[in-house]
Amino acid sequence: MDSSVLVLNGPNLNLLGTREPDIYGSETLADIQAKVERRGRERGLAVNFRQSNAEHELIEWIHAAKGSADGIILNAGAFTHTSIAIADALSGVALPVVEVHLSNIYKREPFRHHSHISRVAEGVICGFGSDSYLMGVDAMASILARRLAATGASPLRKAK
Ligand code: CA2
Repeated sequence: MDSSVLVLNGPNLNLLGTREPDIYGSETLADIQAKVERRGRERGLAVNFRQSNAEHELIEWIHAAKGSADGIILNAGAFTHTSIAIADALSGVALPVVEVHLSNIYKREPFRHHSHISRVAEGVICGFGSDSYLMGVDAMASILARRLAATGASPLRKAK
């Protein structure tokens, strides 16, 4: 059976492909979803891909991931730089997290240089456009394979 990964997208990422192509590329979020789902299938990961503009909804989805997903790939958008609540929710579920960003946040305005998410992430991938997400899927596949080899079971399957 495939491992299961929740891919979460934060505020305004639903606008991808409509404005600021110089920063975020010209693909829509639906284009990225299709690529991520395909890469997930190639890596044996069932992908549940979601976007919300609401902090509370992202937090509810993170809580629900406990028991339904083996890991979380997260582009929290601007909440990356502001949300202790999302970081706390991620610590609370204790699933492996890979933080991704389309743009290189360290090449941009100083207020984007700090991430509350990085503290609770296994690693961070930024600056490669939609390829950041595909690298995120590859990273999550490696993390879960390593855990499976070490424990003989994914966190999700152990809980069942
Ligand atoms: O580079 C990333 O992936 C970001 O997470 C994107 C966020 C930004 O606040 C982070 O600093 C870095 C913004 C997403 C907004 O996307 C838009 C796309 C098209 C038009 C307007 C916004």
